[in-house]
Amino acid sequence: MGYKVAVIGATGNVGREMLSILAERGFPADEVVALASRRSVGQEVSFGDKTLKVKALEGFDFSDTDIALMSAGGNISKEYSPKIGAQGCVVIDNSSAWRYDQDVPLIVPEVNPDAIEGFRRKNIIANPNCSTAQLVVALKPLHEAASIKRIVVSTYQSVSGAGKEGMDELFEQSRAVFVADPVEKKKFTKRIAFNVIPHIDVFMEDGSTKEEWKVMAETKKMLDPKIKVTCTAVRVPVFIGHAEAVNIEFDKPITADEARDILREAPGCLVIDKHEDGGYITPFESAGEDATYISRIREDQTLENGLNIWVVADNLRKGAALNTIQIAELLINRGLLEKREAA
Ligand code: A2P
Ligand code: 11C
Repeated sequence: MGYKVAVIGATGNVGREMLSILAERGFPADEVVALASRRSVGQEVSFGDKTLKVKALEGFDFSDTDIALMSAGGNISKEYSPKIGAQGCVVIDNSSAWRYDQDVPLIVPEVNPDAIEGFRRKNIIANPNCSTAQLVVALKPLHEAASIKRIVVSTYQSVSGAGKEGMDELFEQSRAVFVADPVEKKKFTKRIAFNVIPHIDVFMEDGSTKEEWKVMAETKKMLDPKIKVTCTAVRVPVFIGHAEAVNIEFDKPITADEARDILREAPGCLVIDKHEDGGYITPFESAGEDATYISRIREDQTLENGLNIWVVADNLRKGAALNTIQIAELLINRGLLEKREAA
């Protein structure tokens, strides 16, 4: 007997990706339910070669649902996750609502799988921000080889990170530029078509943005609180795929060749690093793929024990939907998820 799985936010960018990954991976589900707001009730969403009719989250009874994969934003998660968890259904949440709660494990299975054991305190497990997920997949094996003291991260984040409205805005503005229509801004604070914007999420008191703060706080929670992290997060006119230029300072020497060999063997990582035209990965090529790609591995001659790397992944997959489903698989593989009977 398989599990009963609910996908909350099933009409959104990440929710749709969750449904396709559940089908692709043959997740052991007997029943998959697609939930969204009342506005979407009756709308059809794809689940492999089938379609599911969307139901309303509001009023849904979770008492015989085993896992809820949630990507409907922080406010919905704050309101619903505790209620769903209290009904005995494990919530794996993609929003930032629970990530920094010490009673909620924040998990990337390749990085800190053992931390999952703490999920029973609230029946909630958090999935990291997309920029952090791919970053820690690449950093973990290097940190095991030589302790990382400090990282400087510059992100190049696609518009799909801002949801389906973000993708629509890039498309609409690009079209408007080509036909000389007025360019309208809705979601982004400046024009995104043919531009880059050094601002993702709200501003914090110290002048950082919340996105930059998240990369710092989540890296510390999952990898090591001793690592110093500084980040500049930038939105770029790319539909899918986040890229990151990462400068790493270690406590002892590690050569580019050693780093390349370590990353080649590391779970979830794929090294594409030829010193020739096109011998590296770009976000466009990462779309639809599961791997975290690492390219441009080189020593930083200006720093003792320093390396530069370029990290790229599909933000909707490893950064969100895929990692959420890998967390569910981790629960199952460790025997932590018992199939529930109908109440
Ligand atoms: P809906 O399409 O019904 O608004 P994205 O991040 O791509 O914009 O997607 C957000 C997801 O969160 C959508 O599936 C959206 O559903 C869902 N959502 C938004 N508000 C609610 C709500 N009040 N209850 C349930 N799901 C919601
Ligand atoms: C972006 N990283 O690209 C954001 C999206 O905390 O889960 C994900 C926000 C989050 O806009």
